[in-house]
Amino acid sequence: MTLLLLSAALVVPATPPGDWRFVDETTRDGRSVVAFRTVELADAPTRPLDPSDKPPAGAKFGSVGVGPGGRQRLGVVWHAASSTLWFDENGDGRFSATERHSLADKPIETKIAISFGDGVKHERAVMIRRRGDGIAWAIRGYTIGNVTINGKKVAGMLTDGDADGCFDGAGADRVWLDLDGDGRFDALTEQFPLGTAISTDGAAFLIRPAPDGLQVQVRERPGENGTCGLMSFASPRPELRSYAQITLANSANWSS
Ligand SMILES: [Ca+2]
Ligand SMILES: [Ca+2]
Repeated sequence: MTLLLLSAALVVPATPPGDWRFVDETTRDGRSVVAFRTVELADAPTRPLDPSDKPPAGAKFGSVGVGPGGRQRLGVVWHAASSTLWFDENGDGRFSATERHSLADKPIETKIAISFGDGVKHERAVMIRRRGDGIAWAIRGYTIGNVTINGKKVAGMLTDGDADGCFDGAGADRVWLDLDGDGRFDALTEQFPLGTAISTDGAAFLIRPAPDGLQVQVRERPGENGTCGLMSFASPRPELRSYAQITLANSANWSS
């Protein structure tokens, strides 16, 4: 207890910049690490289309939100009967010839530039696929690197759980930590929702990534004063605790 409180003020040194990198893939160790999110569709667009953009009668309208807070909104037009998909990938409010697609069983993939704040911008691939009568999107890729926990270098991975392309969403995005050092990320015991304290070797930690997932801070904190924790640090069964966390997170996000 005393040790925990003393250690509360310590900040574990941040991982050196550049240690984390983006990997433009949909899977890791054979497991899908992208989460598709349903596009909310309406009968009319929230802002009028350009008069020369004439969608098929009966088309639905929505948008894909990316970047911090999902504030970078890219317009979508979807007409299920003709498999017509328009996606305003450059965000200019128009739907040019190259932004008009036919969406069959296979997802379409197209590149967009996402602004992560502070002038940081990266090109990312957005994937759009059918979901029921509607459509869903995901941003491809994850980041990997190392963090220092209890003085030990631990491999980590960040995955985007809410399809905004950012890796810092509390309760939505995930951090994976190879706590047992076997070179793999165990889905049950080494995957955690961001914003929850992670307990290992008697100490609890919070993982704080930058929005683009390319810089990660680790902060140590005691369980008694934790404001974000979903778990009890006193639990003698960490494996059950992790499982409960994951179950809780799975019931509340869009990753299906
Ligand atoms: Ca996210
Ligand atoms: Ca492992």
